[in-house]
Amino acid sequence: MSKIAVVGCTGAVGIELVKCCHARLSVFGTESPDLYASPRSAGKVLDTPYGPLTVIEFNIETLKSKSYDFIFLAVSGDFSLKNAIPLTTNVNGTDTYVIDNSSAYRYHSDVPLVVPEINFDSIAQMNSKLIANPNCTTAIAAMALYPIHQQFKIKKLIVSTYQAASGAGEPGMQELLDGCKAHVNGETMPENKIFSHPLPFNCIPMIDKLQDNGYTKEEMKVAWETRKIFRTDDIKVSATAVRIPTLRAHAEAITMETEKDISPMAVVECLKGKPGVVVEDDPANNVFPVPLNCSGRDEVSVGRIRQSLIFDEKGVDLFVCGDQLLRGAALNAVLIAEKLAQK
Ligand code: 2RA
Repeated sequence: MSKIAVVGCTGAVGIELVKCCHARLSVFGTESPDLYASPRSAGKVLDTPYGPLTVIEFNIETLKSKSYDFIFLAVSGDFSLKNAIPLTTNVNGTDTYVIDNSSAYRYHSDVPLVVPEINFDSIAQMNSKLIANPNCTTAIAAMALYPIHQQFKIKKLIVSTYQAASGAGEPGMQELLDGCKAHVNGETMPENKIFSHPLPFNCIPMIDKLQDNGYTKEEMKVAWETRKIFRTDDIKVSATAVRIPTLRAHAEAITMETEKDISPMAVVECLKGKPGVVVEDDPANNVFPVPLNCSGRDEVSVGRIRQSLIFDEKGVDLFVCGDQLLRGAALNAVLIAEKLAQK
């Protein structure tokens, strides 16, 4: 039986965190998580798979007095910077694992950045109670790329993303839906507030802040995080991150150069049976990963696997797709906790 708290429970990721915990009753037990949020949401009653649960106002001393086994943070980076480390210790001297979905600690050398199927052991190696959950784009690609890297040693990656509105949370999804509805009803689309341009019937090649090198932070996250999770500095990554009008699954077109010879068939063999990954690759029959099929699914789908026309036998191109709120956020975090609980 684990005692769990979800902070930021009313957002899109928070809601999925509660569902993912409930889907693992045999690991965490039947006791419902405590749900925390800002004063604005405190007192609201949320419909959850555990039944109706009342949102509690976040107060760090309250959490530190409760000795949770796991606290999931689905909050802003600033909130995490202030609270994540203090939350790892309790008033009675016990420790709590804090799994943070923000980018606040992802690049700290003493904080593990974890995709549990890849580098779960880095938690013990770094002896850290604070664990960073990767950015959605990285986590989804990493599921397909790590087995390939282990067998063929990836040298270079060119990644082009097709990212869903859910990456901007519930308000992003709502802005997309409202804009689509208005258009279909022949009305003027409401003004875009979450995205820099209207998202319906559009694509926006700019996610997160622009960096000095001309790339966006979202694009650099793919490089920084892939290298940290794979524990190598030797992979060169160049990414273009684009927001598209899908709701909750991210897709990514990936070109890679490998050190060893590689072929589409070898990639299919390599990914066969890997946990959390499915190969869907029969393009002649329209079988390939698409965001609608991947929405609400735990697995990352991989398809359109083909020999590179640039790197020849030393490269392949492929397409991956995964649910942004699940593998890209809540599911990854809950799988980390699940493995820790099973230990
Ligand atoms: C996005 N990567 O899709 C972000 C969310 N973590 O905007």
